[in-house]
Amino acid sequence: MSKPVVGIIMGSQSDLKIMKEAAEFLEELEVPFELTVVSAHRTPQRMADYASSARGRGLKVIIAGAGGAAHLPGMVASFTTLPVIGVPIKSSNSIDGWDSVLSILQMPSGVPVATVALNGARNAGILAAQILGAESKPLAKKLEAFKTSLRKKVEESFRNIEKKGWKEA
Ligand code: RP5
Repeated sequence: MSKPVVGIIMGSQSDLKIMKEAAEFLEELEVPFELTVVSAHRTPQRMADYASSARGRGLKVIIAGAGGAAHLPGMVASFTTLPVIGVPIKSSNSIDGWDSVLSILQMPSGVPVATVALNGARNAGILAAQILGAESKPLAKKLEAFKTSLRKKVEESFRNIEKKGWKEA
């Protein structure tokens, strides 16, 4: 198996049901990744070690998901120069999800986290692949095929509605 180039981490195993969508997309595109639990609050030293060793271990992008007081993506970004994609998760300790979104989104100047939508782990996987695809022609080709499939799906739906009428479609 090839060495992981994407690190998918999350604050708790309870985030896995959302975060696995990033893993599924990367698996579809045959992008090697690793996936584990790293908690900013409960295992701060593990978080610091993970983030500071990431580049040296061959990772090129980190996807970090967390809910509630979601400090993992931002703190990971503070320990590495790799791009970090943050996935806000509506978790058991979230008020309504805005807490997770804002914790990840509102980073101080100089320490960016590319934040996707609430529970948007699939988009995080897609964005990670696109970052890697900037330097990889074979991956860019797969992404083009993926985007074509999105376009075709919409074309199919509007043709269906236009043909049958909105009541019958
Ligand atoms: C966050 O707290 C985790 O990322 C998770 O979304 C949330 C709840 O964690 P558990 O109490 O389910 O372990 O740090």
